[in-house]
Amino acid sequence: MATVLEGRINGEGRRIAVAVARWNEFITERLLSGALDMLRRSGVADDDVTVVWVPGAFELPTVCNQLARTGRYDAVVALGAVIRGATTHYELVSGQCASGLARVGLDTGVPTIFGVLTTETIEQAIERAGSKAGNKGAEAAACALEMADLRAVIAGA
Ligand code: INI
Repeated sequence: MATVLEGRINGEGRRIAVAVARWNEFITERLLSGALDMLRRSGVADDDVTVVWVPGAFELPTVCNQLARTGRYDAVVALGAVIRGATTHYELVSGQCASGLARVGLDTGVPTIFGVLTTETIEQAIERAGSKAGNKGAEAAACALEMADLRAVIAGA
C-alpha cells in the first residue's frame, strides 16, 4: 500500500505573512480581503497574520524573501495584479514576479504562494478579485495553509 501524504487547510496555530502590491490597489485590496477572510475562517488568529504593502508586483519577491527568511512564518502569500492593457512591460513585471517568487520558495523552503493576477484586461482582473471567477486572494490563502501543513506532514513522515 502506498503512503499518501496530503496537507489540510487548517490554520490553527499557523503564522502567515501576506505581501500585497499597491499597483492596481482597487483590485489588490479585494484580493487582500479575500485572503484575510479565508485565513480567519480557516482558524488563523488575527495576531498571527502580518500584512506588508509593497509598491508593485515587481517588489513582491524581494519582500517575500525577507519575510520567509525571518523564520517567523509558516507560509508567505504574495498578492498583486498585473494587467496587460495597463502596461507595456507586462511580460517583464509578471515574469520576474513569478520566477522571483518561485525562487523564494525553493531557496528558503517556506511555501511562497503566487496570488498575482496576470490578465489582459481590467475586467478580467475584477472577475478574479471577488466576482464571477472567485477570489484569487482567498485561493492563495487556502493554498498557503495547505502547503504549510503539507510541509509539516512531509517533515514528520
Ligand atoms: N506593477 C503591478 O503590480 N502591476 C502592474 O500592472 C504594473 N504595471 O502596469 O506596470 C506594475 N508596475 C510597477 C512595478 O511592479 C514596479 O513597482 C516598478 O517597476 C518599480 O520597480
